[in-house]
Amino acid sequence: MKVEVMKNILGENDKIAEENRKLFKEKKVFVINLMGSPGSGKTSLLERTIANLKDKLKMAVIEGDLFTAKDAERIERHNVPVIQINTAGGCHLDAPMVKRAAESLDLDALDLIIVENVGNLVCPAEFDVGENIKAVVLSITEGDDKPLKYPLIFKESAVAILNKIDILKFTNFNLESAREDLTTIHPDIKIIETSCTTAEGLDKWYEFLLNTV
Ligand SMILES: Nc1nc2c(ncn2[C@@H]2O[C@H](COP(=O)(O)OP(=O)(O)O)[C@@H](O)[C@H]2O)c(=O)[nH]1
Ligand SMILES: [Mg+2]
Repeated sequence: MKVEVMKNILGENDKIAEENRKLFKEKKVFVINLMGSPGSGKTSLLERTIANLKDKLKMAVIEGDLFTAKDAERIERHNVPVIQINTAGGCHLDAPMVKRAAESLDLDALDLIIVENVGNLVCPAEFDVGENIKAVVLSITEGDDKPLKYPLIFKESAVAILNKIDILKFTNFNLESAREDLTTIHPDIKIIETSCTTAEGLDKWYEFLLNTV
């Protein structure tokens, strides 16, 4: 019976996710569901991206967090529209939450919405919010075993950002084996190595965005 309940919840979520997707398409807004562990660098990546691409892409951010508005406050400083969703302890965003947040945005004025999901390598990957693509940030401080341990999020993501490359030498993270595992899980995944601190590799992420949105 428990399985049946879960199926119903997912069924309802998927219905609203499709409605979101249809609306975003009508409004010609590209939506990225940005996922990854707490502390992997999702908000840092957003801050860098906004600062660099704000003149080329009209962007807004939807921030998902358990309780606070700390990330939304960081984004607000860059003068783009930002909506904070608090999940009140929930481990992921769902389609109805994103629908409500999108109602507060002027979709006609936007090219791109990036949704920063709740920090977690498991639940966010299971819930479609109506995005065009999912992207995952994996910090090299998390260990190179994470793709194989949490395969779904990497399978679902069009792009994997291997962040904090500036401190690679202080870790035992093996880039080659992480790349190999990622490609085994998802042969078409695009892998981009970045540092949000030094900006190394970020040009490849910007190029990906400009070619994809
Ligand atoms: N050394 C280093 N630190 C980073 C990098 N990206 C983010 N950080 C730091 O990692 C911490 C978590 O970053 P944050 O963007 O809040 O991660 P989020 O929880 O995924 O949104 C902060 O202290 C950032 O300054 C990076 O590329 N290199
Ligand atoms: Mg964050």
